[in-house]
Amino acid sequence: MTLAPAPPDTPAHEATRTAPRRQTIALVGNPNAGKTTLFNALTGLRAKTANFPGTTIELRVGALRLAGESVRLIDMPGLYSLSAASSEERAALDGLLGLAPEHPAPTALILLLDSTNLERNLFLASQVLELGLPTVIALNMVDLAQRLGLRIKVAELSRELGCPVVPVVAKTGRGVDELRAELERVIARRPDVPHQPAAERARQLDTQSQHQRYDWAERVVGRCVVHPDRQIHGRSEAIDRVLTHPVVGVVAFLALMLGVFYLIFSLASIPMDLIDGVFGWLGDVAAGLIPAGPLQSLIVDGMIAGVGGVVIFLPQICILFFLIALLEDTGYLARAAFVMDRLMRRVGLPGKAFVPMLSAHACAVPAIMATKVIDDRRDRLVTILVLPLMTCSARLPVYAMVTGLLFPTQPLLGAAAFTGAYSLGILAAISMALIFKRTILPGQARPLVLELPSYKMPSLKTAFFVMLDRGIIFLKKAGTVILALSIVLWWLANFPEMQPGDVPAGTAAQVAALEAQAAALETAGQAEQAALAADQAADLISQQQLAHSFLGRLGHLIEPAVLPMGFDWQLGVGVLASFAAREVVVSTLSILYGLGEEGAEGAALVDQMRAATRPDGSLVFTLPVCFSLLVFYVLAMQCFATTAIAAREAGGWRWALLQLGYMTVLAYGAATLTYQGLTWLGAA
Ligand SMILES: Nc1nc2c(ncn2[C@@H]2O[C@H](COP(=O)(O)OP(=O)(O)OP(=O)(O)O)[C@@H](O)[C@H]2O)c(=O)[nH]1
Ligand SMILES: [Mg+2]
Repeated sequence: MTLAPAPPDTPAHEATRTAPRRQTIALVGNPNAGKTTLFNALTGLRAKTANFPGTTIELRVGALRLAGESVRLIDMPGLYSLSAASSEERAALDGLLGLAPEHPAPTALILLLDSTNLERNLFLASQVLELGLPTVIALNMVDLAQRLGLRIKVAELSRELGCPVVPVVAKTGRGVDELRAELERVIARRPDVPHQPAAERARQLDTQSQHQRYDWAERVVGRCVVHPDRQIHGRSEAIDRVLTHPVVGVVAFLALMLGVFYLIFSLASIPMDLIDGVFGWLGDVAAGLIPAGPLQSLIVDGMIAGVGGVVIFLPQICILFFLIALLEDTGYLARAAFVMDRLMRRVGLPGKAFVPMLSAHACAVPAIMATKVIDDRRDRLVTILVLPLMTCSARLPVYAMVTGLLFPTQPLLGAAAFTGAYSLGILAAISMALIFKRTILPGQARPLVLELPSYKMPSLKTAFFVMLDRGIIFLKKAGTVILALSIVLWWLANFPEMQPGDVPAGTAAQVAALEAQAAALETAGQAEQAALAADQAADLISQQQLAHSFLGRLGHLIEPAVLPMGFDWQLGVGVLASFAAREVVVSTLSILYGLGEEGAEGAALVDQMRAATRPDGSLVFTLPVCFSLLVFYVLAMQCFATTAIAAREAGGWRWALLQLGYMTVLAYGAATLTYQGLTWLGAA
């Protein structure tokens, strides 16, 4: 490695000599080598990691204490070489060379090498080392290397590369202290002569041909690594042949998702009952403390019922994210991406859309921001437009409510309905992408170039923290947006108050008859029958009150519009209210059916809903209605946050409005078709 002539002095270099500048260490390495995991281990932060190349797409800064000094540590996207191709590679390169506007140039490097992929990693190493920055090599994943039967001669490698090499296991923190010590040593040895800016050196890199670099990497590996065990490699290749098969791979993906949902259903019921119990108890306590009246109703029927109706789905959300995080860590998702890329490209979506599409299953907002990695503007627009069709976690409470109505005691059928809903979202996204590509945003999509990472044991700790983060986000939303909307909805459902004169004569007569019947039964000693009749009377009154309220009037106004989907006016109100945020439909229905069905006091929401009847006595939630409701919520765009982000990232409100419009029309049409079709088929 040649030393270049000293650079011309600039004011910046003068400053360097007089005052020691704050050290900045950048983490450089191949994609998926474990940079972010090491970054988290060194800084104590919790940046997103996954067993998938391309997880990090932006620079991220953390603080690190080294020898009593606070040092900046920058995590970067992965690089295969210093000739950057994609936008996230460019970001990493700029960060490394000190060209990123918001970040200072690194004064030292941690070059992370994946020890199970040393030869390929050394290609980048040969270029990075020529930049001449003080460098410590972290030889990561030595645990995996050991399992693969690889033995790496660390001292030999250090001699070949001309810098310290520290074996580490970033995931468990093994070797991280030694790495710190080595960093302290390297930093203490500040170069006396200001070195040439890395950017200038990078420009001189191409003197060595690629071939020479590959040859060098091969030679170094030949000298420093001893016998890889072929058998284990053979096994994971055999697994990959199955999992990336065009047909079997898709089936395996579906089966896996079915398994995940089945687990969610079977594991969540106990904590869900517990939460239900807690909110029931809270309601009872509040009802005991506060005298009956509007305030009691606000707190018990409005706030506690509204928030409780949503929070009950917390266990399902936690379990889902826990399982997905585990899955992400195994390396399976890269196989799924490979299988899906073929499908996606056929409809014109770029392979790079897979990761945003996957993360849209948590929330469309970060997913839309993650579309930055898609370089072609039209491809990016198409991806943004269809992303919210993926099932985000806000839809989960709605799915869970409907499947609970449909299949209360059959978890397998419930899981199948869930898988169906998820698949419908994906299918709709693919179809809409196809339509957009054929009409307003034509163009050819580029294939995904993706290496398949090696399989790894997932980390329970990582999964736990992912679950914690998602759970907290969900609870925060329940405690703020959902609570506020619950209060508004309660008020709309209770005011204006009904005066005796407002009750229609027919209903008044019915109520009077029921009350008389109750009194007669009471005197005859049939207490149970009497209570039933009294409940019916109370039901009639509260239903009247609801119909009389603002919400009731609004509901009746829009009822003709939702009728084709099989919805009654309460559901119509739920749908309308949930255009701000989808989960609101659950709290709306908790409030509406909770108020309207006094007799079912204390029963869980789904039980109350299952028993709900129309004025003619027929059940509200028949099979066609449930499926229509499910289809509507799979396809509808009901999230202000997403609309705002889509407008920003797509570069204009017209795109966000197009998205809102097409999704609403799609949801309405598909739900109507579902309801009418199932009714026609005679499903009850
Ligand atoms: N077995 C093992 N797994 C590790 C180790 N370090 C990281 N991993 C796993 O490797 C995967 C990739 O880790 P990340 O930290 O996301 O990798 P990255 O280099 O930041 O990846 P990009 O951001 O995509 O460039 C994750 O599943 C980690 O849990 C290690 O030392 N041993
Ligand atoms: Mg990363």
